[in-house]
Amino acid sequence: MYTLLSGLYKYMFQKDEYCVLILGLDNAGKTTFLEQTKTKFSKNYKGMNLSKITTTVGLNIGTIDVGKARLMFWDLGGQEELQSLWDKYYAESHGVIYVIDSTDEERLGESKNAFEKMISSEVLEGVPLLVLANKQDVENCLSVPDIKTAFSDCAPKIGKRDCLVQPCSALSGYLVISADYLLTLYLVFLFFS
Ligand SMILES: Nc1nc2c(ncn2[C@@H]2O[C@H](COP(=O)(O)OP(=O)(O)OP(=O)(O)O)[C@@H](O)[C@H]2O)c(=O)[nH]1
Ligand SMILES: [Mg+2]
Repeated sequence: MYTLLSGLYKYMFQKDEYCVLILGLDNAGKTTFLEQTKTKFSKNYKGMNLSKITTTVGLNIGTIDVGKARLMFWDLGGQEELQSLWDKYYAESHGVIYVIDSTDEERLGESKNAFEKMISSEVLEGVPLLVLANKQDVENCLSVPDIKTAFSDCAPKIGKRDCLVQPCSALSGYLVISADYLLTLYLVFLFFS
């Protein structure tokens, strides 16, 4: 009887937890994106002042509930010396969000290299990827097709895993609603399919 009741309780109230890594070069907007996402999805969360966000040394963790799923985001620092720590988190992750600064054409190659290294990890094989072309609020930034072209030689390494490239502006909120909405649908769809 106890087993039955506890099973029922778990079915009704316990959420399935998933870990989603947020990766990308420093200054890409990962922490800003995490803050916007937490503000939009957590009822009682009073978001921090986005202009006060400083570079991440270590990681930030944020949790949101979406239906029966609890998504735990791990936002890792993107500075070059911190990138070597990313792979310590791969084994735990169910999805990766890779954030690109669409205004920084100069560092696009560097971002592509970091992305390519990340997707080359066997541990992440089959793990779905969401690539965010961030800072779309800035005039003359790179578009999603520009970024897809610059990253095109990563296609063989992406292989059969799901990969969606989505425009977004973490800072202004422009397109963040749709980005979050799609992200949620995307992750939930993937996790429950
Ligand atoms: N214009 C614009 N600026 C943004 C956007 N998102 C982030 N920024 C700015 O980009 C800078 C870096 O943002 P962070 O969120 O700290 O970047 P990060 O990827 O977490 O950087 P690290 O922690 O160093 O890895 C900050 O000055 C943000 O205000 C955006 O969508 N548009
Ligand atoms: Mg950060």
